[in-house]
Amino acid sequence: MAASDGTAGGPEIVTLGEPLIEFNQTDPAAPGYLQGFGGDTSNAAIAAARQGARVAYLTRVGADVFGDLFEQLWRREGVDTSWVVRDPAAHTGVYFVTHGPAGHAFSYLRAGSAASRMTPQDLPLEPLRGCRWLHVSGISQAIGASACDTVFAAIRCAKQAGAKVSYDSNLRLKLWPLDRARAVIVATMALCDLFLPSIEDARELSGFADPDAILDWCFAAGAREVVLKLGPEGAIHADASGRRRIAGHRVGAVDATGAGDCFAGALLARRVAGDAMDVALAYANAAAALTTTGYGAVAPIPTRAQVLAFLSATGP
Ligand code: KDG
Repeated sequence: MAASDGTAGGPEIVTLGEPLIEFNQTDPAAPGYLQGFGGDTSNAAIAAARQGARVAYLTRVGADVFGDLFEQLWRREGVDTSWVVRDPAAHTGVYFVTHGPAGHAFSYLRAGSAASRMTPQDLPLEPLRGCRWLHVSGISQAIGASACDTVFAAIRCAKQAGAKVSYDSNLRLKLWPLDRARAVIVATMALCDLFLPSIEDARELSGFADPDAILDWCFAAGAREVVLKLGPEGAIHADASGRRRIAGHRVGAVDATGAGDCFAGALLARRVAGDAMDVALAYANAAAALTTTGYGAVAPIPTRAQVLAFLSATGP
């Protein structure tokens, strides 16, 4: 099947997972919710597309109004929807974001969703064999057994074709228990080329608090290259050649929803554009900081022009 968005060439980046319609509380003291869009791998796809990469998203959504809204969103964003499956027997997932002293919290209406019914047999081989990066996450594995199998099958297919795989643990303990999550995430980490956990996820998964101890644990478990995301404190990049800290940016953050997804999408977009890892990391770090300055996972994701303007004003 050819790309449906008119872009020349097939997708450079493919992401796979579950999109969720978002209702984000804009005032902690009031019962008002702003409708937006979320779902970690959809957020990453949009972030990569806003930086100029050719991106396709692999998922299932319901044959419902929310599925229509997503298809329209991806088309507007230039994300290739050629392989999105519409499921007449299941709904598009929904989540609510509330904000409190401990940051943001997610509440889900997603059990039995269309994406949780993804199967390895659904996987389109063309984009997985033609892309340069596949991006997947622990959420896609947590939402159901067949979705988990689908993630493993996609990783195998992309790797056999010579693509690289990036993986965000995105640990959601409302979706699966820690022991099962750890077993699956550790197995997946060892299959992937780039592991992108948040420090909170990595602490839960490893049992260590110290970033160096966490990174030692990742490499002992088979990871090859790790970016440990530290939220407002930036990130640490680690591979066989060493470890390097990327400082955070001070911005007027109001909502960190999707910041890690923006980081992943921006990083992969700049890697496929040819940036060296340190340049791509500085860029992704700036993009992730900017996305925290507005509410919602998607609306505040910056464009390339906005990231470049920010970097030229602040430096990396
Ligand atoms: O990373 C942000 C995502 O977590 C959010 O958009 C919702 O994908 C989501 C999830 O399942 O929690």
